Amino acid sequence: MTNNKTIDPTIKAMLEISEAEGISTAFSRAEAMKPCPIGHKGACCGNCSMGPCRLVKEGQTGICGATIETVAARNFARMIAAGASAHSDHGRDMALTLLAAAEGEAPDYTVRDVNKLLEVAELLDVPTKDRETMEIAKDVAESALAQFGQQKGEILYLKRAPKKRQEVWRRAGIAPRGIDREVVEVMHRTHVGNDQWYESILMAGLRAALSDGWGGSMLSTDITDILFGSPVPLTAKVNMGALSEDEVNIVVHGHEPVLSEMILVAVNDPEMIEYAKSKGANGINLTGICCTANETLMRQGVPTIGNFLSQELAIVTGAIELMIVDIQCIMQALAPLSDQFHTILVTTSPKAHIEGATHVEFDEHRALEIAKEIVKMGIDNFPNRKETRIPKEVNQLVAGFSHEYINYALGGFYRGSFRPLNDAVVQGRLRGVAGVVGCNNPRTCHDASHEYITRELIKNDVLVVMTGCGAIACAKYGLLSPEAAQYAGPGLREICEAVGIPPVLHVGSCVDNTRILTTLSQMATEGGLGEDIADIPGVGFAPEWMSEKAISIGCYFVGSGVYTIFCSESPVANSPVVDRFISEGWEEQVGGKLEFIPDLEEAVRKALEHIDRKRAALGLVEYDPTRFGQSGDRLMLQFLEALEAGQPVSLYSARIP
Ligand code: NFS
Repeated sequence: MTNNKTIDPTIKAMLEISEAEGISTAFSRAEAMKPCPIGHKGACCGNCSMGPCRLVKEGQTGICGATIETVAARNFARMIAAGASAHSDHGRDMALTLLAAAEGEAPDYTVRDVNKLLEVAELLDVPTKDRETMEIAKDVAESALAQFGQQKGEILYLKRAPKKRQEVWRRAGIAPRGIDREVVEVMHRTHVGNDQWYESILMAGLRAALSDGWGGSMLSTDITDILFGSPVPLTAKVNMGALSEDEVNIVVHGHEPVLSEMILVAVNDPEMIEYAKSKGANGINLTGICCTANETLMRQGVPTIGNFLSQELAIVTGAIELMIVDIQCIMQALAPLSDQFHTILVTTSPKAHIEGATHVEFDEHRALEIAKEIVKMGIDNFPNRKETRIPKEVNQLVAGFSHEYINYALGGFYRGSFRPLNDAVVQGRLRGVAGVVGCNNPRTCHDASHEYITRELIKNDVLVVMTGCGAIACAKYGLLSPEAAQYAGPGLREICEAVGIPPVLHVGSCVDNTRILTTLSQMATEGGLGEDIADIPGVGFAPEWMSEKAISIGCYFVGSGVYTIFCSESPVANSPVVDRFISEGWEEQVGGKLEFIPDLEEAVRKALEHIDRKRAALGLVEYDPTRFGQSGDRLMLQFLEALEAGQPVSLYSARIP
């Protein structure tokens, strides 16, 4: 029964146990309940109490006369607004934490990356000359917070985009004015009896998405780097085998690093470790799930035990003393499930309560104190542990690729720039670049689409950057380690071998998709690949999306000029007009388009065709993989392999295929 549900052996094993023990999971619930065919395709309107209206017949309208186009567009725009608000509110909280730290009210936090602070200060028009770090930090936080409530003009981060892109936004009338303003406006427009033209509703949606990508999320990434340090590559463990048989297992799950960073400090406190030993444990083992995991993984190398669909099955191992959650992507089912085990579920955010969980409200003013209180609860729970069934599988990955590091890695310390990356694309050593991001969804085989799409792209010499649950997925199958270069096409393989990077780069959590926007902007301004993000031979993918945040992300990539593919049925499928508008219509106006393509082979084919079309438009050489793959590094590796195997071989006559 579990065969087509996941490709992850740990999840398979845990699902078998769940089935045998009658434990309900998202997998079993998805099987028992099919999606509503009307709502699923955007044809149900619940925006007022005359309905809900279901538009299932040709030409049918809602009670108010709303057409299927209006209904589908409104539903879709509201998804964008919800996703944008989630990301951006997270960004707001990061700015509030920076402000509290700068004002001396959050003594457990400080500025760890001063260079990043200075860079952000410049973008936010904050003077830096002859000023103390904390003075600058205070003004940066206040300027960032002002971006949310700004009413007129344009949000400041737009200037990070290539000039040509900024002009596209102005021409289309979608340059975001303020982050909160764009979200509120979408909610207003989509209220009953307001904007009833699908095109203007969807353009407003695009504007809200841009306020997330180039506003709330981008601020979140930058401020998180300022507070906790910009990531640099490090190795870490991934998958449930990283749980410990003899230590107290504490799992952080959710999205904000403000709390998880303090939990990390608390679990390393010698007093806490001694306390754990006094309870019969060998120590404390901190691991993570979802994007909180990605945040602590990127900066501190904290092991990740799984992605979105792993959260329940981690508890089924019986080995987790305490799971601490903050915001977003936390299943309500965790509360009744943890009751079936000894696991304590702790909610911490005033914005995310779950009935039945233990709520310990987090307050950054006493951060470490609260973190220690929570860790102690976990330790006290260790003696209650019963039988465990921790899967053995665990893999290694390299994470920590901030755009600053990509710049440095490819260009070297003295000539750090995006020139080598651009040159590789220009020469055809790299066919193009891709971002593969997003969630898991029990409506499709867990992790399978992430793995398939990513493997196919690297095989075709497309350098892949990943975030979120997708990155965790591919890390589990070894694609985020330098050894994965063996699965890459010849040109990409040579780059990986020369620079020592994996063919798939982990750039962070979902808010860190903004690192991809920044990277693309720098590629576009570096020269050789046109002058705009839309000129770059690149694509975006969300193979297993499920959240509204994923829709906002997809739309801000489209708004930034990227062809973006979601591998599912379209949520506006019942309105072919709207479906066409978010693809061809948006492409006409902003150069990027959004397509929903459930067939994975077709999705990859269309992505590669798009990349080749962009190459041709730039006048670049046609992609030809046979020209690469015989670099000195490859020869050296073959030479060493042959030497080890005792075969006679000379470095000069090595076995060139
Ligand atoms: Ni992104 Fe991160 Fe995962 Fe999807 Fe949820 S954890 S913010 S929304 S499910 S990738």
